[in-house]
This record gives sequence, structure tokens and C-alpha cells, in this order.
Amino acid sequence: MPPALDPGIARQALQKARLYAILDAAYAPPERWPELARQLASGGAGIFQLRAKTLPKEEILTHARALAPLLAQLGLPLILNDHPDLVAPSGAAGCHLGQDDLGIPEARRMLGSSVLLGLSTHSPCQALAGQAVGADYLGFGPLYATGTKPDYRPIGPEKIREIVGQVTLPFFCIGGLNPDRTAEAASHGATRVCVVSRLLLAKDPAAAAREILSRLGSGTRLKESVQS
Ligand code: 3NM
Repeated sequence: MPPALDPGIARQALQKARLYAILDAAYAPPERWPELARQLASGGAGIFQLRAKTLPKEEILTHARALAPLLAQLGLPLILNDHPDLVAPSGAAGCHLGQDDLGIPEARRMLGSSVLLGLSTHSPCQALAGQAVGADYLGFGPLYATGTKPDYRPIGPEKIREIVGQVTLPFFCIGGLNPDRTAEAASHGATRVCVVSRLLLAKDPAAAAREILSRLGSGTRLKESVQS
């Protein structure tokens, strides 16, 4: 199956995205994903991930095949959490890998240069390494403790300062983010965030997305505060 979204448009969407929304089966059943995707996109989410740690692979493929074209119509990329082998058959724009998954160079060899590859990083050192091995974007966290990834020790928002200016790839700060914490992360230099539970559990997901984006601010003011 060809990608549902032109790879050039997917790359532009990544560059523009400030809010990355993860559709996680732990918080919302797959039947709700299409409607949630529409609502979150209308609230300003610029890139989406399908994360289903316990769903069988065939079901992940089925849901990805439905979501990728829906998001492509809006000009937005769908990224699969893990499962590089499902990228082509699902029409997704790329996949997101963890530190213990297939490495970025191997995934690149397998999937080619047009596919978007993301990497979870949990320290400035890992972020710099992820940039060096050719990821297209990074996740950086968890900034705060989170029930979504309970086994990970939070690194704290101050760590963002150590990668601002060093990491030139788009990096999405993640982990335990709500509107107030997003503002705090922004004060340390975050210009992009990735959010799971706060968006998926919201009564009004579009409003929740807008609120996170408004607390993230425009980015310019924050840069100044980081440099000073
Ligand atoms: N990855 P919530 S933290 C999926 O640090 C994920 O790599 C993380 O969920 C990382 O917004 C995280 O509900 C969970 O806290 C984020």
C-alpha cells in the first residue's frame, strides 16, 4: 500500500507540528480513534501516533489502515509506535522507536529515506545520539511522572535547557503534561509537546488540545527566557 500522505507533505507537517497527539489503546478504545483524531486535529494537533502495546498486530494494522487516510485528508501524518514492518502495509507515514527497539539506522535501511522515524530519548545524551544516527524527530522525557509510562523516572523540565540549541531536530517534550506543566516546560525552552492522557481523557479533546497549545506559547518569548 502506498503511503496515504505524500512523504514531502508529511515532512512539512512534522516541521510545523507543535502538538503531537498519541492515540493510546490504554486510554481510548480503537473505535473512538477516528473521532478523537478529528477532534484533536481541529484543536491543533499536528501529528499523530497510534500506540497499542497490547493489541494484536493484525488489529493494529486494521486500525492504522483506517486512520492513515483519514489523517492524510487533513494533511497530517500517522506514525506507528514500533512495528516498522507495518508502516508500508498500513500506509502510515513512519514509526516511532524506543531505546530498546530496532535501531534508527536499521529501520532506515529497512524503510528508506522518505519514511519518518522518531525516537524516544530520556536524557540529553540520548537526544544527541538520536540526532546523530538520523532520526527525523525525538521524544524527550518523561519530564514528569506519568501513569502512561510508570516505570520511567522523570527527568524534570530543567533538562530541556541542556538540549535547546544542541538538538536541531524537532523534539517533542513528553510525560505528565497538563496545561500548567506545558507552560513550565515552555519556560525552559520547549516549543513542541507530545501528550497522551490529558487529551484522551478530556471531555472536549479539541478544547484540551487548544489549551495545551496556548500554554505552549509562540516559542519566541521562551527562547529569550532560555538565552537570558
Ligand atoms: N513516552 P502522558 S512518556 C508514551 O518519556 C510516553 O519516552 C514517554 O503520556 C517518554 O501524556 C510517555 O499521559 C507517556 O503522561 C506520556
